[in-house]
Amino acid sequence: MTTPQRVPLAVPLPVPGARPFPDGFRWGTATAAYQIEGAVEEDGRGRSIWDTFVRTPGAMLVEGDADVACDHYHRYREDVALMRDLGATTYRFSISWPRIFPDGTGRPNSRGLDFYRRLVDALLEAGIAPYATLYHWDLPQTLEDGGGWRTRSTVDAFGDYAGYVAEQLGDRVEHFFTINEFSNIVDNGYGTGAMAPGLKLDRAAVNQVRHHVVLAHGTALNAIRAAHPGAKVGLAENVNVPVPLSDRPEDVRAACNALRDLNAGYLTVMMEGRYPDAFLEREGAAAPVHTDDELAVIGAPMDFLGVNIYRAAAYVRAAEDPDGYESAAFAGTHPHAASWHLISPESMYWGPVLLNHVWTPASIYITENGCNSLSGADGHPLDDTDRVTFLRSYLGELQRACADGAPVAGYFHWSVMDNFEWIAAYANRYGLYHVDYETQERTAKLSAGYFREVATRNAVV
Ligand code: GCO
Repeated sequence: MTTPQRVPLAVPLPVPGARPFPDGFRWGTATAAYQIEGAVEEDGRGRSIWDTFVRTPGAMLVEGDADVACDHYHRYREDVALMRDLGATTYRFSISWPRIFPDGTGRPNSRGLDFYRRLVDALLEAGIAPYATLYHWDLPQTLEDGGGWRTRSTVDAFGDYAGYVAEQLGDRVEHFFTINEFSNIVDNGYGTGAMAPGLKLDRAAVNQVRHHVVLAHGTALNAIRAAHPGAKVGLAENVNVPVPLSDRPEDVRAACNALRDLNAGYLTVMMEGRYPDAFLEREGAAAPVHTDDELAVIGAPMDFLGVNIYRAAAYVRAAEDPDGYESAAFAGTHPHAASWHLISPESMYWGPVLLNHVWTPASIYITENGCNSLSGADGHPLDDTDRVTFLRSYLGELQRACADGAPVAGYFHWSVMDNFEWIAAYANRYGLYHVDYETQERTAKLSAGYFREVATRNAVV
């Protein structure tokens, strides 16, 4: 028998931790109420537009509902322990509006609020800072029946709800996100109809919905500050990130132009308090009806910016006009995870860097990033090598953005565990933990171990 010999190395091995994140950087995961909680009829919860949508014939791409989902409503303690095992120091979750106000307005339901008190207490006990999102798509059905985001009254109802939650949870929660992913709510909910409430309105009506949703953000921000002056408030937007095709200053400049333009009706108006002229011209008679007072509310300064970054929106380069940009089409062979999810790790560098160039936010959080991995297909449900490589490349780019001065304060991975993926139901799996939906057993995947290494070393490994 021969004894294995240690291979002599001429060059030293890499040093883990050589690519550090800033001191105090926060590591966590993100979820949304409807995607994990289940218990849809418990403790006085009202119905939301998603309860309706999942039961609408032909609405879902893959049949399924979230009546049980991950049963997190009952298993939250176990789930907080999973987060602690990941080395997480923070957690972003959403509050279900119809648990707090079953009909959207009126009398609050204290049993609904108690659930979030218990959850937050468990997080704090585990040393995990709670970041609460007030709206992750579950509009109370009663409000939709009265016109939903088409009406100004829903904006006011959202402000009242946000202020009430901040007042009630302000002793335990410091950080609030108003609204998650504006364009999904507006363009998919009311434009293409692909998501709840599944309407296909004309362009002018969609623009008015858009205006109401950005106005709801500012209204909620002011209400939260009034109810809880110590609160820190921002939003969580799936910002369209343009990636310059080279580092040449003229291409980067073009990418800055593209950032403002590609987000004109959303982040740009919320950061600048006015709709860009190019947007108003483009929309013409269909442009949203608005007032200067509303723009002042929409543009209220935030304490931080939350951005969900999964992919580049476009690859761009300089145009002849120095205020413009040119986009290149994605190649048909561009690698992807889920069909919409073109893999583009450099978006995690250019997102924060361009946001910093254009708007200099006080701080930025990556409020979502992750990928679908169907590691179960070959009988190894826990070997999600694609998610590990995804994380390693995206986090490498994020570290580079921090090193180049982008003020990124934390990263929330989507998601802690597999969950209800909207119209795809349970067909996609985004978790660091695998969920067996028959038994509700959670099991760590390879990526959970990788995440733990990164979080505990505060460095790319
Ligand atoms: C979002 C999210 C999540 C999704 C995730 C994966 O804010 O977009 O919708 O709810 O599950 O993005 O698609």
